[in-house]
Amino acid sequence: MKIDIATLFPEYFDPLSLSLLGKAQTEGIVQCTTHNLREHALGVHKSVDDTPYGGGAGMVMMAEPIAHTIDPLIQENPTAILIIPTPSGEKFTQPIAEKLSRENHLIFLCGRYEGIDARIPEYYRNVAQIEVLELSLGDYVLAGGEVATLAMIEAITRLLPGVLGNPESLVEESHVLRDEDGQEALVEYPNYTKPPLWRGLEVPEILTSGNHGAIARWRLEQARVRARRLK
Ligand code: 6GU
Repeated sequence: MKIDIATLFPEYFDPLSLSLLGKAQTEGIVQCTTHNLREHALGVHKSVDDTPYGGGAGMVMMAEPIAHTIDPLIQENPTAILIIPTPSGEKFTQPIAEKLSRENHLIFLCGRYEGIDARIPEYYRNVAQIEVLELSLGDYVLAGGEVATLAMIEAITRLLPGVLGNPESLVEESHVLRDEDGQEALVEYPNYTKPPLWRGLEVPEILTSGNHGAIARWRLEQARVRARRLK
């Protein structure tokens, strides 16, 4: 999978070379490339933003430096998906991570300040006819798209074959629960490891019983309890 990231702050993505994702890049499973929007800025002042039409606080990222950065990436692969992290986007969920993990080329566009010129998603969706996804991590506002992009890349790439040390973790996760309203909840049961007694707290007895059927049923029930509590 090829991942391009257009950003004013490429250093935000240094952590991509760490841990499992770093290994996946060394092994050629994932290739992440950052593109500094500043290098595509206009004029002697290298501006990337300007004041909003209609007035208001803050600055808006101009369309042209963004287009200048993204156009060559799309020319190289017109089937790439353009992802724009924004708090006003559709909620990024596990099913979306799974769909994106099956793509071969993702382009993330990170906005800063008050956002990007609204003609960017319009242009790439309607004129360039690229699939454009505006995605949000949740109902709170970050200072820019960089941290959201890191989170999405981690959620997507850990699903790629060969990235996780133990692919069994994915199999267990994929056992999705439905609660009373038919809503899906991811299975997450509490885990314990040695020692069996720690600061007066014991590991639930069933986990040391050796009864695998009973353990599976207990874990499912615990996951249900957690899913209900989180709603
Ligand atoms: Cl994707 N971007 C920003 N700036 N804030 C967010 C977000 C994204 N998701 C939640 N808050």
